[in-house]
Amino acid sequence: MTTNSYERSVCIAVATAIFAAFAPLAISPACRAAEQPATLLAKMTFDAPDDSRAWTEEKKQGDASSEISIDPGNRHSGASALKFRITADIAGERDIFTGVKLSDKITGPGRHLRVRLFSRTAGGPSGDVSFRILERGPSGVIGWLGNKADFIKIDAVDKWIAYEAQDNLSENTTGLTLELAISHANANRTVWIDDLSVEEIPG
Ligand SMILES: [Ca+2]
Repeated sequence: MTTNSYERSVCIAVATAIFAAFAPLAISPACRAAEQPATLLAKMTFDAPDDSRAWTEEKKQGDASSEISIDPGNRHSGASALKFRITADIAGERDIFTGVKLSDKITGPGRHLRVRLFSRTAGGPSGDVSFRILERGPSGVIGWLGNKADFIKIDAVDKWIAYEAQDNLSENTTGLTLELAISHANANRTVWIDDLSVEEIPG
């Protein structure tokens, strides 16, 4: 049974019990939220050879100290995964980023964002890899989602690990910047991500 179907069954069971005692019945906001499906904003499997093209490295043109590629030799599922590798020691942080538009089907306050991804890392210390989400609105940058500069902390583990996080979206957010950051960008530090999904959930 999925989480949504479980929530629905709990809502139905609770509603039935309440209805028996207190008709007419008013369905709670929590039950209505469980009934509404999530809207998939982005699904990235990195299985095609050009699936890294949507991602940009934050560095000067001609700087060869890091690279992004599609790696068929190390993937969580399918044909390949996205690989972000530091090739020479860098003073400070190195990031890659991509943009995602929010759905116009869900508006107003009470929206949530849910992100799921798989990641593994090699060649570095713990606590130096983060998955970040920047909210953007019609007037520019709003801020980090949930005021968290590090939305998901990626473990320093050389095996595939599933990550999931969600938080409230600002009312004026129309788009997102997804960012994968390595704060101690030393040579051979490598991060892979695969099966990334971004969903908008009604409140
Ligand atoms: Ca894949």
